[in-house]
Amino acid sequence: CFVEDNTDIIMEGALIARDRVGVQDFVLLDSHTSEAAFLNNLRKRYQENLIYTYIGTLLVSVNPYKELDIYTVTQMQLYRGVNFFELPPHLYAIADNAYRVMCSEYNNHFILISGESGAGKTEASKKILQYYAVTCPTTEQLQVVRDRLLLSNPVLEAFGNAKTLRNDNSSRFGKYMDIQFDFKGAPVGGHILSYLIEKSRVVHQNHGERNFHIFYQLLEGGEKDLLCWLGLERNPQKYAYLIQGRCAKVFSINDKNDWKIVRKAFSIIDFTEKDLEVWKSKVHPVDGNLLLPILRAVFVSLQLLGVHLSILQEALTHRKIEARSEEVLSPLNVDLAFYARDAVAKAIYGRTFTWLVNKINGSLANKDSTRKTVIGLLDIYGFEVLDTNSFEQFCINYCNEKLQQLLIEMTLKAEQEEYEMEGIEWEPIPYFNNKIICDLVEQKHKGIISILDEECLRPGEATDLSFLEKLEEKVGDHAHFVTRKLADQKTRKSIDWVDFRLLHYAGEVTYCAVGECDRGAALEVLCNSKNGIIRDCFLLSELDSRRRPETVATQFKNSLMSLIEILMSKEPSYIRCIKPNENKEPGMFDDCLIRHQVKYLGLMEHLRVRRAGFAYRRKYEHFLQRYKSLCPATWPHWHGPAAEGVERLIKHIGYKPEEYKLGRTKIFIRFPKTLFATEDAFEIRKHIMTLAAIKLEACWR
Ligand code: AOV
Ligand code: MG
Repeated sequence: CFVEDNTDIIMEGALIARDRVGVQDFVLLDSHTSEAAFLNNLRKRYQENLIYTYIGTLLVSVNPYKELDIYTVTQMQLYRGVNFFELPPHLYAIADNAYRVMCSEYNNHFILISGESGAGKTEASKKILQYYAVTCPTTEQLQVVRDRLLLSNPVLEAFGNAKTLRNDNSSRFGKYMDIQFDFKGAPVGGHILSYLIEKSRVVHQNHGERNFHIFYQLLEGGEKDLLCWLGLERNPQKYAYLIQGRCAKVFSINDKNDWKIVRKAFSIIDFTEKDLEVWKSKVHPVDGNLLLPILRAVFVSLQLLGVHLSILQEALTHRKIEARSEEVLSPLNVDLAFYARDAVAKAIYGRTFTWLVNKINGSLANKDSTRKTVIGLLDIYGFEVLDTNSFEQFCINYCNEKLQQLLIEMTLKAEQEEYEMEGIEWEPIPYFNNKIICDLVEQKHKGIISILDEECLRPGEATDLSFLEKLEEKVGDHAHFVTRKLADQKTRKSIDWVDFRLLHYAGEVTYCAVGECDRGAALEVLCNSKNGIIRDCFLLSELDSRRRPETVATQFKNSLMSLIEILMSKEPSYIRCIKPNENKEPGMFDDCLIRHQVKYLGLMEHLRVRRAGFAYRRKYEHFLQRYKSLCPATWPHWHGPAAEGVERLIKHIGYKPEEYKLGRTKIFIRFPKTLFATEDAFEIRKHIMTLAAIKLEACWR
């Protein structure tokens, strides 16, 4: 009687608590899966600082915009090796689960972190890396690898992140990082792939935004000697490239401190003094305030770029024209010379960034040839809509579109198709498939990128307007494409009076149709530079006019295609990040903004599939192989068909009919707890058998 009374009290307490803090897995929501109930649960939890919630094994995260005490080493230890649903939802549970499956099944994994700009992707990816650094086994020798993996972050962030209106530390490049583990589960190396850095930022920033962090870090924190050697003054106001956004100083950023971290990271990542000449080539903001800015730029570049003054000067102020099979130099006007200077700055920055990533990869590389398993972390620039969206936003949003497509393919679509294939009774759940938008962008011959390529191959003839006309002709009637010719064509330059609009999965974006090309006369000059790093970045072979260069858009498309291929070959885990408000403010839950994200991220559809479906599935052979020791009929060998063996096995261990379904090739298990119980039984049995073996060995001795 006493026990029953007590249970009631506990139950009541649990219900009150649940009412206050919501449920930790949306699958457990009592009410039918309405959007209002979903938002309500998310809000309740957010207000209690519970920023993580599951939908099955997918983690939803809402940016708290404040430091929470949930990332300590104690917390990390807590999640280590514990079954997924036993503790409150956390990044660490996702990280640990991927790690444990990797160790036990010896396969490769990736964790896809997605969400819009400022939603918390980069923070999540750093925290996961820290988790592995702290909890995985290591040796003194491997400490170096661990430190390098961790310190690659501040270096890449310094050169690849910037303050934008949406995020003070916005990633302006896409990053995929493989962490390699040996057979003992120790991190032994890594490899980073970077995607299209936003080069335009080097020469132009919107109001309220900054250039890449590194420039301000160098000026604030750089040692006196270094600045002197580079001919730089400490005051950013002296440099036109750094102050167009009018916010060189940012409240939330300590440039001086960050500089120290970057310097330390450089020494640990194994950069030699010679490599540090990267400052020479890279970190020189051009002084645009002088009377003769071009000449000043040329002078500086000469010193730092290892290129002869007169040659660079000529390249920046003239254009080569072919006349009767002869090359003639024709002078550029001031605007075009500025444009040429900017193009050089962008090309240098973009290419030295790639050089930097390669350099880091060299230091993370594991040279021994034994087989390794990997966990890949994907953290890219989030979907963004600016006042003016250029080619770079087009690439960023296309990239997000591709990842959304991957997620749909690997979850909603694959899951439902699998039930059908396996003959499991299933009521299909409708969802929006954004493949139609991906096709619009990337389809061969018919997609926007193909049309852009065609236009780029007609130098001199193609204009932004002709590009737009081609788009109208070929994709004008597509449901996700709209063009809008702005009025007053006479008074505006051709460069900004055309635009087109795409209806992305995450919202509408209007892009101005401005082309981009980093092949100019200066390319030749840079290929012949005396600075080794610049020469590494601009290879002489590029000057071969017989080679038809790939356009930036096609390069980007191809790199995304191979990324998708890399990911498809691995086991996925997903983290969906949500941005709670536009003001970067803690505790503020903007219903409208969040509802929009819940919608376009497809979270409701995901929940519906999860609720109706099965948490786990295993091939009969694998399931039997792992758990056969739990049933006398299947242990040590089962000679019949695997499906029958599994049937005997689960009968023996007492699965209830509602807990599972048997498909054509796999067993489907509805609840995680069922599999956990089996896994626990397996562990106990393994333990007993190990003890028995030790005893037996002792007897023989
Ligand atoms: P993003 O990577 O998703 O945006 P970040 O990860 O850089 O966004 O997060 C933006 C800011 O939100 C961070 O600088 C932190 O101030 C805060 N923040 C995010 N996650 C947390 C957390 N778990 N705890 C505390 N603060 C957090 V972008 O790169 O712009 O797409 O391009
Ligand atoms: Mg980021």
